[in-house]
Amino acid sequence: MNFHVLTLFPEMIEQGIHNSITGRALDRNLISVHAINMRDFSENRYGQVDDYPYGGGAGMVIQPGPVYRSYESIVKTLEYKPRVVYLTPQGKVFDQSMAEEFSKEKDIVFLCGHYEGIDERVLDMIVTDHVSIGDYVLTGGELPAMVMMDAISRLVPGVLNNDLSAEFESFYDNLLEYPQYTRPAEFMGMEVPEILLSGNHQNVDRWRREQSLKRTYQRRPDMLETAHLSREDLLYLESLREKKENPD
Ligand code: 6GU
Repeated sequence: MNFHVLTLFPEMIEQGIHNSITGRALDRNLISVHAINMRDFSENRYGQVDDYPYGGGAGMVIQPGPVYRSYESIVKTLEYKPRVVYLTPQGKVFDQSMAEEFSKEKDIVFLCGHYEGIDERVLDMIVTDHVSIGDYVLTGGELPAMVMMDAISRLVPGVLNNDLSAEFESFYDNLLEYPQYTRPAEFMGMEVPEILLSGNHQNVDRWRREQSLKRTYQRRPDMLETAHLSREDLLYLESLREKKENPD
């Protein structure tokens, strides 16, 4: 998986990605990240890449030339036209299914805007996907690009230690994760649930499933609509609803 990031703040990308699991994936050549400074493609002698908006108004707009030329510098090294993701609060909201879809690509270009945005003409020419990471406004697209690269990288085969862990955790069957515990067995008077110390794997699995169901019911009930639930799961959820209506 090769990520190409068009940005005015390449250090932000470089420093952010060279850590933890994505840092190790880079070292092992499972992913690559190329941050391209669009300022290097300015034709202005001061390296300027923005200008006042036509029609007036606050802020500055990134000019089409530097964006197009930096994009072309990537495409000429590839033998095809990669997907180009423009990070914008006006885009489709990123989620796990989108991460899975993007993880099948060989190259992804992220275009990071700043200020009041980018000249619409170059967006019309090169952008294939408009993506937001949620309903709030950030100062630029770098953090959203890093969020997407992190979520996509961990789906690339070999990036996680355990190939199964990407599959089995939160969102896999649309339930939240069960709680985890490690040593010590007693911490400040609080004990680890006894069932986890029992060694009975069948009971542990059922307990974890019920914890996932309970958490999802309490914290993200909307996710139960699309969850994959067994008859046993549905009976357990019914018992939670009864308990809520009828405590004791
Ligand atoms: Cl992708 N960009 C910016 N600037 N703000 C955002 C966003 C993206 N997603 C949520 N807020």
